[in-house]
Amino acid sequence: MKITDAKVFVCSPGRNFVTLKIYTDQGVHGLGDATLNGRELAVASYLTDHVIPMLIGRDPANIEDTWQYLYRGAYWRKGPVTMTAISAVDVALWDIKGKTLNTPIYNLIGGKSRTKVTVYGHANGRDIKETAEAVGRFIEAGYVAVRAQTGIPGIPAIYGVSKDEKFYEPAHKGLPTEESWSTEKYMNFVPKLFDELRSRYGTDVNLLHDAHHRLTPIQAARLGKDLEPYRLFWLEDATPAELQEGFRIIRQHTTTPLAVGEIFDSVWDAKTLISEQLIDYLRMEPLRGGGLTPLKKIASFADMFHVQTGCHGATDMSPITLGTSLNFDISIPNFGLQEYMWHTKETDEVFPHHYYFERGFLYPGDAPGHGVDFDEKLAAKFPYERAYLPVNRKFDGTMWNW
Ligand code: CS2
Ligand code: MG
Repeated sequence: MKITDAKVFVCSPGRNFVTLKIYTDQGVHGLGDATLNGRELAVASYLTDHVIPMLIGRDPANIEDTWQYLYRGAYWRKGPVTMTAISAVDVALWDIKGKTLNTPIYNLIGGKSRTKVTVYGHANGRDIKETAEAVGRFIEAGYVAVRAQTGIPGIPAIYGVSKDEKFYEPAHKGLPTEESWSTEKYMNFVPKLFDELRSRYGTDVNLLHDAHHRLTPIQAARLGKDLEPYRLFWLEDATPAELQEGFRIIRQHTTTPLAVGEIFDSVWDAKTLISEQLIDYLRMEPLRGGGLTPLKKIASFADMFHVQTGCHGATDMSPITLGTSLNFDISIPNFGLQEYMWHTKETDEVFPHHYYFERGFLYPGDAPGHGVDFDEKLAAKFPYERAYLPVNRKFDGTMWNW
């Protein structure tokens, strides 16, 4: 079997997505997601100008060798553009492998370890009351885990709090917008939200919170301690993780479980965090870090250190990534929790898929490969629109982490 061609499609059915399609001489094709929020065209060019010419003529069955060829062979390793491009190729090859053997990807990586995939939804509101009501709606809909983010008095716009309850879209069209930040206001207010949530809904529901990398390690340790009475399922991205050792400080001080990894572009970014048991959940999915091939490896490594997975599932990754994540989640022994946000109707139509949601759980379906398709004709009706994530400054103007 040989790869005969590959094409990159950029479309915007509600938001921008980059899709790679790999064709073979046996009529089977594979699909990979290559979306990098706010930097989409760089990945499209990396694939079209540099990767696709190297794929033609290769045997698509040799997934590991192709991964090593693109990673080691480039000389310049890692980085989000490179690794997102490699992910798209890797996932498309797993898709081809599944279609060729007429079986879902989960059967290629060990079969099912569970019957369904537990997900968490995103509840948010402008204040505690609104957020608490939103959490209540998720519980009524059958969710057993809910992430809660609230507006903070004195901070005009806060990342992660959407204006639209159903469709959360962090990127804005045009040039980046600016938000402002006060760590003090945030740290004083967040425990009040969880106090209210526990008194309204009791201890059965799993509650999560995302700090979006905005705290220093010692501040994160303080927040983790303050949140201990409310028994969070996890506190996510408490501090930036370029300095993995920073998590030692947090870990020393709090029993609040920690999750990190949605921005990691290499499994090496998680090595110290896992081997020193500094985190509880790894947030990498089969997109940013080079695809399913390295994700399987880091998940097995994590399993040896009692670390579970919690795949990033925001809507700025296409349904191809979600379909692939679900095949991974249902199979591995140390699955923890899957993030789930709703794609728009237009996105779902451009990417018809076999996975489905039922009362708090996702099911990958039984279609061969990852089970997600791509409607090229429909996609062509939604051209690319430039959009960026907001940038964030402290009130004195200092640039801060988003
Ligand atoms: C968020 C994401 O889902 C999450 O946990 O942190 O919405 C993230 O901000 C976006 O994926 C960025 O593109
Ligand atoms: Mg996050």
